This record gives sequence, C-alpha cells and structure tokens, in this order.
Amino acid sequence: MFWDKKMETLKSKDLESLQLKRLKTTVHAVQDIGFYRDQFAKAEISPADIKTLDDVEKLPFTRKQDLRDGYPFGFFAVPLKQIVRIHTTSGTTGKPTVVGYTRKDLDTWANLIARNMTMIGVTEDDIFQNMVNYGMFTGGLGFHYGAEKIGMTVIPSATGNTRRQIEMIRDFGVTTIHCTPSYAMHLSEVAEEMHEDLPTLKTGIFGAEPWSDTMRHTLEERLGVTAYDSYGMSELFGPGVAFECPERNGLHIWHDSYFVEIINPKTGERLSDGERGELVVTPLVKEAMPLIRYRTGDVTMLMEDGCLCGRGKKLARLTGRSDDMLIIRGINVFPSQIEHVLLRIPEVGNQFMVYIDRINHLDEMTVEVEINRSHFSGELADLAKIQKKVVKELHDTLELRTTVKLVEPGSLPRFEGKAKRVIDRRSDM
Ligand code: DLL
Repeated sequence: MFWDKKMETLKSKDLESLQLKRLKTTVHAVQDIGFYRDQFAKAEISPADIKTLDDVEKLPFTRKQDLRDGYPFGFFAVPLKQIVRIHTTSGTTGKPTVVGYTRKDLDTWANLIARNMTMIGVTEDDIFQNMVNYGMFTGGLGFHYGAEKIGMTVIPSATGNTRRQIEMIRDFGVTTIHCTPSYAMHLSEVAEEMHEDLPTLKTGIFGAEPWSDTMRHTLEERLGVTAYDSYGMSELFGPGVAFECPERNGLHIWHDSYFVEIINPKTGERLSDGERGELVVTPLVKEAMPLIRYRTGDVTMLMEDGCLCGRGKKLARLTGRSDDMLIIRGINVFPSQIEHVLLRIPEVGNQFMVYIDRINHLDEMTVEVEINRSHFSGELADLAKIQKKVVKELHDTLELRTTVKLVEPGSLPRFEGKAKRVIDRRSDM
C-alpha cells in the first residue's frame, strides 16, 4: 500500500530533476544562516554554482558540533515566530542540539511517517500504542501525529509501567506497537510473566537504536508481531527518514525528501552503491532548519538491488557509528558528556570507566569514578551522599538512570594514548 504513490515511485529522471529543484531551494534557504554564509564564502561558492546534482560535492559538510556551536537558534532559517515546535537531542558537553519546526515542517514530517506506516500495511482500522518518550525525544510526538494523519486510533502511552502497557494492549485490542527494540524485549518478558499472549497484536515498529535479525526473530516469536525497522534522527525531523517495507531487506529512504550520499568518514570521499561508509544527508523539504550535507555519523550503504515493492534505493540496516556515540535505551550518549558531568563534581576525580550491560534485555550503564580524597570525610554516610549526587547530576544531563560506583583513588586504569573508558558488554544487539 502507498500513502503517496507518485512520490514513492518516481522514475529516476523525474526524481533527479525534483531533487535538483529542491536542492537549489535548500541552498538558497541556508544562505542567511551564519554558519553557511561563512562556509560558502570560504569555499567561494554561491547558490548559482549548483547546476547539477553532482555539484552538491562543492558544498561543505555540516557536523553535529556545528549545530551545537550554533546553540540555541543559530541554524534557524525562519524567524522564531514561524517556529511552532522545538525538540532537542543530547549534546556532548552539556549543550543539546536544538531542532525547530514550522507548521509546514510538522505536516511534512507527519506525511513521511504516514508513508512508512502505510507501506507496512497499517490503516485507519488499526489501534496503535506508542510506547516511547513524549518529551523532547522526537519518537513520541513524531509517530503520534503520523499515525493520527493515517487515522489510526492512537494510544499515547509513552514509556514506563510495563504491566499497565500490557493491560492496555489487551483491553484496547491494540494491533500495532512502536517502541525501542530493547523495550520490546522487556515487554515480551513481562507479558510472559503475566501469562498474556496479546492475540490482537500484528505489527511491531522498532527503532531509535541498532538491533539485529536475531532480536527480530525473538520479538516476532514472543509478541506474535511482524517486526519492522525504523530509522531516523532529530536533525532530519526525527523518525520517518528510512523504514523497512514488507520485504524487510533494507530500509527505504525517501529520496524526494532526503538527498543521500555515503562517504568515507576519514577522507570525505563519496563511495559507490554497495560500499559501506557514513551516511550524509541533505534534507530537501525542511523549512525551519534546512541543512546541507549533514554527517549523521551512522554507518550503512546504499543497496545495489532494487526492491520488489517498486520504491527507490534502500539503505542497509544501520549497525554502527563512525564516532563514539553510544545508544543506551534509545538515548544518545557521548562519553564526553559523562566526563563533563564528572568534572563539575569536586568530590570525585577525573578518572572514570563506563560499563554497559544488557540485563533482562534492557541496557544498564554503570559508571565507576574515583573518589577525591580531599573532599571525603571517611564517613560512610558521606560516601552515600556523594554517590547520590553523581547519579543525580548524570541523570540531569543524560536523562538516563545510571548505577554509580565510587572507587579508591588510583584504582582505575590509566591510559597511554587513546583512552578506552567505555566497555560495551551488550552481546545480543
Ligand atoms: O532516535 C529518532 C527515532 C525515533 C528513530 C524513533 C526511530 C524511532 P535521535 O534521538 O536524534 O533520533 O537519534 C538518532 O539514533 O543517528 C542512529 O545512530 C540511531 N538510530 C535511530 N534509529 C536507528 C535504527 C531518533 N533503526 C540516532 N537502527 C541515529 C540503528 C538507529 N540506529
């Protein structure tokens, strides 16, 4: 099934001319953003230099750090009064990345999500439970409005209280669920404990973090759903960027809305179809915050084979990052954020280690940090106070619950050269 058959199945000639038209509009739109004004001047280019799609390579890349440097509104291409929504995503050193949306952006985004969901066969007859965070995370409101656009019955259950979530699935006859794959695993275990087999469930949409085919099979077996992979990122609206079709062999990215390049992350050189590298995207339909050649940091490739469903070239499933970003329970965490928090707390030293485990299918992060003797009375109660403080400060910045272990000064490993402070022990990804 198609939501927008014409756009989803454009022939390559028509697609390329639409992409070029939209690319030119986007390059014009970014001209007044300070970052691009400077970059264009440095490279001595102007919008008039974009004559073909290949000319995109003349344009500068945009990195997450550039967005942070523009905090808060430096990348908005329209006056603030036209921005009707703001989302943020975590930053490396305390400052988040801000994304803004005009009214038209919200409609465009909802339509993209409606495309994805229609592609996998859900309709207005379906009942949809959206089990992700409804706050600054784009997964909540993003999917909510996409599903409403289709006319599905939407249950904005958000996260937490798994037993209640299961009761709602049962009582409301939910057919379609959306959550992170790790939460879905947890949900399936609690359902088993409750002896609930949730017979109305048909479709599971899982994303926001990497997950494997093994996990897919387990989820399908336990929840009785067909499981689809959903990819997105806040800077590109949020979810809805790429999505599996019923073939479930690669994700369709919407080429009329996102111009895709795969590059060698070290050299910046463009790679061919079938070669794995970093995904770089120029969104072609964003109004509030257009971006040029955005370095996603995600590693994938454009697949060479076409798809039986008739839509365009697919991305291979996203399995890793070209930077050190961690995804913990769907939340993006940079090790530098943890360091930044610890450095602000005088009671602890600057040596730390981070361990990530998957316990009962949920990610758990443990931070070990050395106590700073000059700030420690030797009393056990004092130790508990410091530990609580570190947990709170980490939570305030990362929005993530962590276990904190205070250890003796000098007991953590010291590194010569590149520090390896993160030990990721999750094995069933
Ligand atoms: O995770 C948006 C989203 C919400 C996508 C709900 C899907 C479902 P951010 O919080 O900005 O946005 O995180 C974006 O998460 O660059 C990837 O590294 C990772 N990611 C997202 N989806 C997938 C996926 C949302 N299906 C970052 N597979 C991205 C692997 C994913 N990684």
